[in-house]
Amino acid sequence: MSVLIKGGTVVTADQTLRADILCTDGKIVQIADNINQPGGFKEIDAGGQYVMPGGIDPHTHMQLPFMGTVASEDFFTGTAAGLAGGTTMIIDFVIPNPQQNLMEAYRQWREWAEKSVSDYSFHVAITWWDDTVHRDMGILVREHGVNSFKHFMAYKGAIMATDETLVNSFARALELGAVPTVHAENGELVYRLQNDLFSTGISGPEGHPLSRPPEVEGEAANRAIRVAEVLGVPVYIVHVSARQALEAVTRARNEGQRVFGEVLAGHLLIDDSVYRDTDWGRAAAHVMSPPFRPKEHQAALWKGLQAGNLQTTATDHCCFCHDQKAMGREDFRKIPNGTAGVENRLEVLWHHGVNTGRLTMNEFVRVTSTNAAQIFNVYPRKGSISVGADADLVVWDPEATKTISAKTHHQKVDFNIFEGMTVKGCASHTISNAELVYADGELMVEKGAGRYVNRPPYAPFYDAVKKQAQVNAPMPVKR
Ligand code: DUC
Ligand code: ZN
Ligand code: ZN
Repeated sequence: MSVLIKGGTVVTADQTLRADILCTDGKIVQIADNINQPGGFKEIDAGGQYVMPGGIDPHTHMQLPFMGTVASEDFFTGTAAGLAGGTTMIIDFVIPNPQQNLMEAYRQWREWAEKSVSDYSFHVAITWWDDTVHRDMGILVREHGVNSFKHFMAYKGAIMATDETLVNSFARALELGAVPTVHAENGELVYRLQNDLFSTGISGPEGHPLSRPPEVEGEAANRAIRVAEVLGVPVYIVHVSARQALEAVTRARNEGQRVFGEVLAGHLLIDDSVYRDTDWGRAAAHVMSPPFRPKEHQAALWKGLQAGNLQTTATDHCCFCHDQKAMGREDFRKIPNGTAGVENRLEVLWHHGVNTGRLTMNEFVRVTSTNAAQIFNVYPRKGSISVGADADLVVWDPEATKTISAKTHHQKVDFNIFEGMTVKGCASHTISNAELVYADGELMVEKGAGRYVNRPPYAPFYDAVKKQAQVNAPMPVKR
C-alpha cells in the first residue's frame, strides 16, 4: 500500500514543520508542503494533528519463559498492541539459560518472533561465560545484526551474570563494537534480603520492594559503570528506577564517560504504595524488578530525563496474568516479575511529559524514538522522518482523550498498571512499513508483516574510543 499523510504538522527530534508525507514500498519518499497524488494512495487527513516517528520501545519481553511460566503476551499480540499505541518497533531480548548455547537461543527467539506485526530486533543476554560464548558473540555481531548484549546483575541461581562474566563480556563487546547493557541490581544482596524477609514472616508482595531497595540498584549501576570505565567501553543501564542509579549515571557522564540511561514509563508515574494494596492480586500485579519506588525517585527520574542524563524511555513489557502471579500467593519470591505497557508508553509520556511542560514535543520524540534509534544504531532508518527512512509513523491527536483500562486495551494481560488514568493526546493512526495498520481504534495488522531489523556494530565510533584509550595509556616504565 501507499499512504499519503496530508495536512499534519511534522514533529521530529530537531524540528517542527507543516508538511505532507508520501510513503510507498515501505519508505518515506517525499516530504513537501502540499503533495497531490493522482490516486492509488490511502490518504490520511492529519489536519490539527502531529506526525511523528513511530515509537521505539527498546525493552520488551514477549512470550518470555521466566520464573516457571511464560509471559502471556506473544510477539503477535504484543507488537499489535504496540502499534495501537504508536510504537512501531520493539527491541526484545534473547535470554539463554545458563550453559545454553547462544546461537540455539537466538534461533529460538527468531522463530517465536516471526509472527510479529511490527519491526523488531534483539539484544542478546550473556548469562554465563566460556569460549563458545566469546565466539558466538562475534557471530551474532558480524552475521546477525546484533549490536547490544544484556547482563542481568540480579536473579541469582538463574540468569544472573557474575562479575567475571560481566568483565569478559564487556571486553568482548568493545572488541566487536557492540554496547553492553545491564539490569543493575546487586543479586547477592537481593537474595540475602529476600530470604531474611521471608524468614521473619513477610511473604506478601510488600516484601518485594523491601528486598530490592534503591541502594541495591545504585551499587550495581555504579559497579557496571566503573567496569565499563576501566575497560573503556560504553554502557547502557536499562530501567533506571532509583535516584542512586541515576546519580551513578549522571556522575559518570559528567566525567565524560559514555553512559546511557533508560527509564520506564511505569517508574516515572507509579510509586511503591501499590505494594501495600490490601488486595493481594492488585499488589502482585505490580511486582516487577526493579520495583516501583517512593515518590521522590519519580521526581528525580523526570529531572534526569529532562536534563538528558536519561536518554530513552521503555516499558520492560513482560505480562503475567493473575493466575500466573498466583504462583507466589504464599511467597513473594515466587511471584513472576513483570508488568505491561507497550501500548500505553507514548500516551502516558505525552500526557505527563508534554502536557505538563516537562518535555517539548521534540524532546518527546527524542526520548520515545530517536535516541533509541541512535544508541542502537538504526538511525536514520528508524527514529527519523526523512526521505529514504522506513515509513514507521504515528499520527498524533493532541485533543483526543482516553481512559486507560485493561477492559479496553489490546495487550494480552488482565491488568493495566495505568488503569483509570485519563490521558489527553493519543495515536489516531499508525503507519508501519508504509502500511496503515491502526486507525481510530481499529487494528489492521497482518501476522508476520514485521521484519527483523539488523543493527550494525559501531565501528567508526569504537575507532575513536580505541584512539582515546591509546592517548590515555600510561608510558611503559624503562628499567
Ligand atoms: N524484570 C521484570 O520485572 N521482568 C522481566 C525481567 C526483569 O528484569
Ligand atoms: Zn530488567
Ligand atoms: Zn527487562
